Amino acid sequence: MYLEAVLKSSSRHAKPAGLILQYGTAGFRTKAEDLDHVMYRMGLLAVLRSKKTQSAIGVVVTASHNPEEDNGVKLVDPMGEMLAQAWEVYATLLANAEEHELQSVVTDIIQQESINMQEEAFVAIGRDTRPSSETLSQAVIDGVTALEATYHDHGLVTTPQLHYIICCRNTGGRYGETTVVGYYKKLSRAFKELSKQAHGCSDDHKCLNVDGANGIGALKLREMEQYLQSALSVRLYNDGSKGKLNEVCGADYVKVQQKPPEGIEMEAGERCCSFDGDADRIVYYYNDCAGRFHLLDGDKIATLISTFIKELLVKVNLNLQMAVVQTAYANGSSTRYLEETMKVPVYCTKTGVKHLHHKAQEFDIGVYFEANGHGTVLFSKTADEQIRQLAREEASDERRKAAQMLQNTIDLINQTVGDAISDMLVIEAILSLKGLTVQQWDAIYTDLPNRQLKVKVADRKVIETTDAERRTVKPPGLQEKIDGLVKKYSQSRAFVRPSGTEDVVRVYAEADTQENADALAHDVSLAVFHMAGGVGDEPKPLK
Ligand code: NG1
Ligand code: ZN
Repeated sequence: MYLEAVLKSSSRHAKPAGLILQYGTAGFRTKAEDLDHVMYRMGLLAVLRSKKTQSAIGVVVTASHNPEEDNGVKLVDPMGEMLAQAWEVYATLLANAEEHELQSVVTDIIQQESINMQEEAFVAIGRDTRPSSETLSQAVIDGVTALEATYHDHGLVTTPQLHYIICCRNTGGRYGETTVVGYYKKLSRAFKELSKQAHGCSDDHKCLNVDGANGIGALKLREMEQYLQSALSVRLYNDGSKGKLNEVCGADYVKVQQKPPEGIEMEAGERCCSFDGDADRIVYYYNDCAGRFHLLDGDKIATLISTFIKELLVKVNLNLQMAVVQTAYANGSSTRYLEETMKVPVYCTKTGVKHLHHKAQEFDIGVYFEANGHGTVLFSKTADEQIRQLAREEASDERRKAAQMLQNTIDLINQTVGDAISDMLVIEAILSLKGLTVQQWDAIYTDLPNRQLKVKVADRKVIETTDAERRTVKPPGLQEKIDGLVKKYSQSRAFVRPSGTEDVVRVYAEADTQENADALAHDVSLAVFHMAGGVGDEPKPLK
């Protein structure tokens, strides 16, 4: 019976015959006009996942940092994490089933997962500010209602807000109040408590320039301001009132182009940050007196946060193991600084937050950040309990105070996923507590010059990688070629991998000087172009 309704509604969300999509690094992502059927089917999948896990499941309609014309969808698992990898396979099968195959794909999932269709199901839905997002989220709702499940449409929310909401709902409110207002209240309270412990905070520390990428983050930060009151003052640029989403602005633009976004006014030495299109990433930057641009990316953020936590851990004297998790894109200097100076163990995983998140869960405190600014800190149950207990106890003043700071940090950080707003508040609190200017933070270590490029090839899957994507195993000979090129430069490193979100091969290179990093990146791009079936014009040298 339910299958009849599924098929009937599906005819209103028909799949363009022959269209094949993959559940990539962060869900499905492509041109918005190709996604209606995917949304409907992800509504179905969310219901099945909800029945299977007997928990609320989230669906976010967003294409993050992609151009405004694109869209995408991510599913959120019970604790606010990304969808379990085993289910990504079902997602891909569902999205690609032709209309006449839909019934059997749905039935197969139900059978393979032994799903009891009598179970209740609940789906929470949210979306970003793209013009296509409202209609697409309606397609998700149609999928949910076709399977007779209940849902709540949270409308416009940042991706991390929906992750937070799912976690709250499935923990019976233990993680926080299950609303966006609950999110504002929890974070702003923790931020105020934490910042209170800063002494002699200068006005300098108070104002921050924020580039909202013309997206949802700008809207939500504006909403949050009333809860933060005077604890933080921000000047918001690219708030969506004029420009286009992610166009010459936003965290991805700033990180990849290594320059400030358009539409922001920055005086020398002023702290600035950029969110991405769904506000799950953040990068910081400033111009020095000579007008030179300096980027503080996810690696600098991971270093700042882990140093802060490590210093507090020494004070509380609890036996808690902290580690930092990065990807191959982490700047070599950051890894070195963390391992050699900070004596913090560092692990490297494949690109994509789900990989970092899982690795970080292995420690009492796992700090993870992608270089592009997506990251957070995970505290294990043991760490959480020990810290909260000590914060209440009659320990020495210093121990208790450090425990209280850690407790506020736990409450301020969005442990479900990287969150631009939450990360921004953590960073602002740390800078003010440590009395650090953005320049002083930047000076903790010096980044190795680096360059990221993209190469178009006919089929990016011809490239296969190993060793957390740091080496290629296919096509034959490519790795040897890259090794030879890397040897030409000093302090150099390079790797290539197929993107999971765009139809390109990504190239990364770092070296002792910017010229060398650029030259190496170009050399490697040429190797990819010639050995992995490049299309269009041969990559040109960087100017
Ligand atoms: P791909 O396209 O697989 O490189 C990009 C980012 C990831 C991650 C995802 C999801 C880089 C090099 N890659 O993945 O880190 O954030 O998008 O948004 O920044
Ligand atoms: Zn994003």
